[in-house]
Amino acid sequence: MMKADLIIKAIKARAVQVPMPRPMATASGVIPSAPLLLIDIETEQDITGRSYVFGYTSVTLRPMMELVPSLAEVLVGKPVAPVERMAEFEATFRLLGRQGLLGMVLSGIDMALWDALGSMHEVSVARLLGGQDKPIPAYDSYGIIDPSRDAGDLENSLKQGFKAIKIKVGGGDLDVDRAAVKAVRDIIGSDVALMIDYNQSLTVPEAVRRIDSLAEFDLTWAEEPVPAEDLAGHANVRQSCTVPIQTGENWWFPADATRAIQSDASDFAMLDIMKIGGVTGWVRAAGQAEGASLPVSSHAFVEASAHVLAVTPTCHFLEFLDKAGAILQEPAVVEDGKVRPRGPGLGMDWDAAAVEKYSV
Ligand code: SMN
Ligand code: MG
Repeated sequence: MMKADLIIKAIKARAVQVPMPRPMATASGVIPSAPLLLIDIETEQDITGRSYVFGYTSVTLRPMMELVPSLAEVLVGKPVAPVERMAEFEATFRLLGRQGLLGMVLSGIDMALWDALGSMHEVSVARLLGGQDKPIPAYDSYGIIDPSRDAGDLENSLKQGFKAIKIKVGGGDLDVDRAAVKAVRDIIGSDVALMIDYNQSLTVPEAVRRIDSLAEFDLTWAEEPVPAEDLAGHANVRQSCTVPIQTGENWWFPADATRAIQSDASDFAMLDIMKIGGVTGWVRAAGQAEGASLPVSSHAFVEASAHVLAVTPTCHFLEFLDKAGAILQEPAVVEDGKVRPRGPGLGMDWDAAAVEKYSV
């Protein structure tokens, strides 16, 4: 017998400030801990869908908390049908646009809806989408490196089986970048992939100068060398450098992926499931990346990204950057440098005591 629709009964949001294993220092600012908005979508059938949204800074938590009850008013009583709900969001907010905090919350709701669907069918979202719970190659993601301070962690990453490491650069001049990249390459050896991330901090000529100088260290990609919205700038750097260019963590919804692909801005696509439109947006953007033959990697959101990468035709790397582990009953697990999707749904259950401890 066909299962009846899950019906949305209530949507709850809570704000937490969660410690990360390593504070994230980037060329464009430091993130000492993770401001997260936890979203719980309760249904009339007593199934709850869960997700979290990363606020980047604690400033965003209160306004996002305020958005949720307003959005709940138009969602309560409707079926848990994320594709339909996203279509309504797109129509409702066509004049405003979905960039920024609104888009982040809409994507969080989408993720929680998919989580509820998976729980109803007692499968992972990866399997709900027709894939398998297969292990996804991951890279361990660091901030700006202090080689002496971080050598132990880097060696531990290798012991965990990571075959790829990303570090942030751009916090000083080119000499500082070179010293850090050389030190990490010396620690990880020549068989482990190494990526760098400038976090939007350079101009086009400075990016070309620095990336060309670092090419000798065999880099898999140089990420966001110039401001994210400067697609022509990314394309200029890409045409001038031998090191492949990565970008995409700041693409808002599939339309931004279209614009970036049309601009030849990147050799890859790094999708952020919160900014690209949740699971629904990811699937659409991943299809565009396939059509453009761009390898797809994820940005943060380890748990949910494993599910959507499992059904991404040009799946490349999962970014292992643990933001929510401290408030999950079962944090994501790395096995031989890979992360496997875990269900049912997106596989996240809050650790109630930890949520209480870190609530803000
Ligand atoms: C990044 C940016 C902001 C927060 C965390 C991480 C970085 C990355 O750009 O790619 O990991
Ligand atoms: Mg980045």
